[in-house]
Amino acid sequence: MSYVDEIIEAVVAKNPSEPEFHQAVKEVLESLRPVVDANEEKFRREALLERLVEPERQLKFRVPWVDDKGQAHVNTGYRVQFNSAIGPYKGGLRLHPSVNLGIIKFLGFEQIFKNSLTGLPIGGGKGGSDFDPKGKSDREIMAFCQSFMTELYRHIGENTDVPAGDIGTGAREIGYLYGQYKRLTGRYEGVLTGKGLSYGGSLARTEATGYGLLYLTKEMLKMNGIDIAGKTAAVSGSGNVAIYAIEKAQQLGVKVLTCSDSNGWVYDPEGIDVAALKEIKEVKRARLTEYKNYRPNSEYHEGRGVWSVKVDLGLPCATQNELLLEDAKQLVENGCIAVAEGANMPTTLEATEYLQQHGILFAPGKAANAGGVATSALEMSQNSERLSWTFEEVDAKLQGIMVNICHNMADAAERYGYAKNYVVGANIAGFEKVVNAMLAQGIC
Ligand code: NDP
Ligand code: 2IT
Repeated sequence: MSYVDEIIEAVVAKNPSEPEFHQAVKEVLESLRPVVDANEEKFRREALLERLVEPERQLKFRVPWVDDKGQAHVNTGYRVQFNSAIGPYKGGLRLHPSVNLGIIKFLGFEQIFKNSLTGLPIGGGKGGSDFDPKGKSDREIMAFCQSFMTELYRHIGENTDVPAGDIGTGAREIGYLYGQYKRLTGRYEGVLTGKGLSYGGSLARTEATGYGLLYLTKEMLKMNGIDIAGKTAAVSGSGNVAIYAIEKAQQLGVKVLTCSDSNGWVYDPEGIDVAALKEIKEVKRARLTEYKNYRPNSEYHEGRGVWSVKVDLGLPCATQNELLLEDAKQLVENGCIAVAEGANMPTTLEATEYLQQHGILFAPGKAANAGGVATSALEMSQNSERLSWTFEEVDAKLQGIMVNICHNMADAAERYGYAKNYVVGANIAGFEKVVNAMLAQGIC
């Protein structure tokens, strides 16, 4: 059996109840075959792949908190410190009832390669909790965040592990987490990113993931002789990534026809109204059913359906495994030309394969959504030098990083004989730097 197959089998056997982690490991290791085959003896001797798929450290802890009625609750907190070969652990905190260890591990594993692709010195980590922020008061959110940080603070630091936002964790949560870290340690340091602008946050971090997604999509199309202006797009999700993806898409002349939340989706033939979406989601924290009040010509549908709309570009920006094989078939049938993942692993393995086989340009999340964590690393730089850069400076750096990632993934794919297979290209390009650092640092 090949080394790659052995490791995939061992990961499944050792972590039987973690399907998302299996999926992420399979996707990456399958892509790495050409590199692993060329170095098999050395990698086996150094147990390189065994070390790559085993987190350096996994923390799991109790998070007790009290609601507004005086009732106590207990959630489970996680932080998986996956790989520190190229820098301190870096990655977001997800707050969603579906969170479990396998989901945090899949996200942490992806983060290793994504962070490497940014070209910045950040290792891979991820954390979160099965806490559901929906419907909670600000005081309840604060109680949860303070309790979560009361355990987490001892494991993180500006040079150790730097968490940030993800699903359910935005500026409000980062603020409460930061306040508690400061209280417990007495240290005012860049231990979290996505901070508010008044206490060390970076301009353009809020926009970075969505904007970065469009910068990469634009470049990928350009490399293939296609102009992004005048195209139509379907976006899923209506959170941080989706909102700023829609905003940048419109600035680039793309008409975005859809967005969604976990209850339903919106079709707006005139193009999504970003100001309305921001008010509904960022200010009111309400549901998408409200969108019709702002745009009477739009349609709201219960359930899923974003991928049934005829568009040129598919931009999944909600969550894992939200673009299925049947959706891929529909996109192809409707003449879609490119899919770029704003979310982490939103496309199933079968759907990805189908899209690629049918000539769709496919940018995997670890490349396409790397603008968020890249800008987090820029926030860390600004904190270290105790300076703040202008929006234009950060945005220009972000654009440069996304264009670089796009060319690096394309070049790596071509070098190994997989031209235009950006999944293979991104995985290999991300892996190369990490593996060099791991080999140089000995067995650790
Ligand atoms: P938000 O919490 O701001 O928004 C998440 C959106 O996805 C909401 O519209 C939410 O709907 C929807 N959603 C979440 N879970 C589900 C689910 N199980 N089924 C259907 N819809 C769901 O998160 P972000 O925008 O920050 O994150 C979106 C994706 O992007 C995630 O995969 C995240 O890991 C990834 N990402 C985020 C980055 C960032 O900087 N924030 C960086 C890189 C990747 P509802 O409100 O109904 O739950
Ligand atoms: O998935 C991701 O890259 C993020 N949620 C952002 C992580 C970060 O550290 O900014």
